[in-house]
Amino acid sequence: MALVMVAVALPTVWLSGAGAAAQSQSPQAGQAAEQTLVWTAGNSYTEYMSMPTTATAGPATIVFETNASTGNTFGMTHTLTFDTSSPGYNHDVSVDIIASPFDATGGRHEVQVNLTPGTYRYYCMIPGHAGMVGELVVTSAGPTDTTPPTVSAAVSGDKNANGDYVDSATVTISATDTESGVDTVEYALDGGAFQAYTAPVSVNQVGEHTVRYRATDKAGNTADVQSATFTVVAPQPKDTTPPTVSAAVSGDKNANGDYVDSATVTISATDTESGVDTVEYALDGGAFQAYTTPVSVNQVGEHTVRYRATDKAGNTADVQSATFTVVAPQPAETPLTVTASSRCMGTSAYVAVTAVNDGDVPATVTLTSPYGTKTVADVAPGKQAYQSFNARAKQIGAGKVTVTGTSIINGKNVTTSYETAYNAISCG
Ligand SMILES: [Cu+2]
Repeated sequence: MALVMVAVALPTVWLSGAGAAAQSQSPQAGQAAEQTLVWTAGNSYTEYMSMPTTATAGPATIVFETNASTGNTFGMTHTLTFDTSSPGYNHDVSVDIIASPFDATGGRHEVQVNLTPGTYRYYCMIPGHAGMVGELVVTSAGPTDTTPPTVSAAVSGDKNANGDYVDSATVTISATDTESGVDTVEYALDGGAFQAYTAPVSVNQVGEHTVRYRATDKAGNTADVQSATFTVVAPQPKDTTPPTVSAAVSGDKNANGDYVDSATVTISATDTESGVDTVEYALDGGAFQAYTTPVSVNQVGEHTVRYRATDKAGNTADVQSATFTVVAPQPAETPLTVTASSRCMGTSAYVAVTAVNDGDVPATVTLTSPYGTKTVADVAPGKQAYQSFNARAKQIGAGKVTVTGTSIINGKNVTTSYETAYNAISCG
């Protein structure tokens, strides 16, 4: 696991030679680095024995040594001379050291210089030593790092609905510094002392916590202290109870309890612990599928909806089912309650016919018996049409009356016929 992300460091190197007070600039803490450049010469008059090829701009100590320790056993004299006239080279440093194993300093000489970016040419100016020549390439020092590292903290763990961490939280601190690089990362938990951060910090004590954190780069810049606050709560008891699920069927029912035209199935599920994760249903032996909105069923026939729900802890309720029947809508009718009876008035037999308008709108009712017909217009809802037909006989046999009712339903004339029997009767 990545603990601290440290970007590629570009260290700032300030070059400073000992005793070079006149030329060196005051280095900043953590940035000073000695730069000593050493040339040696031996018995050869065609090449230096060793020499630097690159250096960094700024103060430098130049050492030129030629004696027995550098291979000069002939007592030869050499110089280290910086070229101050050839085009294409830096001419801003004056070095012209003449050295011999027998001179006052034993052939070892030091000078302090301040190098600037570019290329210096040097050579030995002793006649016949023209082969002793070379170039020193100086590159600029990086900018001074005065920017502290960027630091951030991430808190991770299982959160509950309130955003609190259940059981424990882990704090991971990241620091980057694009200049000198990150040196140290520190943290302090709940008012404790700062300590080195080396690995993600796990906090499992229940309560609110504050982690303060900071980082320091290799140039000594320390970021402002930041903090992250979070709460750890005790784990809840494990949810082992499946959701409670129910289904409600709704729609227009007829007298048999069947749904006319269509039925709508609404499924409800609750889970008081981990909460409901999924609700599924299957219609008439089909496969289970996700339930998202009430399901409308309009195919005529008997239907069974099976349903179940699963909570976030993975507990699935037993499959339950609801069965219902959808029937086709009945054709429109003019509803009448029709009665017929035979009776005597003196020695005459009569057939009495009554039709009550059971509908919601007025109806025109025609009463027909073997002894006559009577039409009554605009029989209001709840009112009746009545006629007693004189058979003009002492006795009549059993028979039937026919009643038709006509009303306007949904803009159309709807006529419905009824037949009702009456008994035989003998009068006088
Ligand atoms: Cu030489």
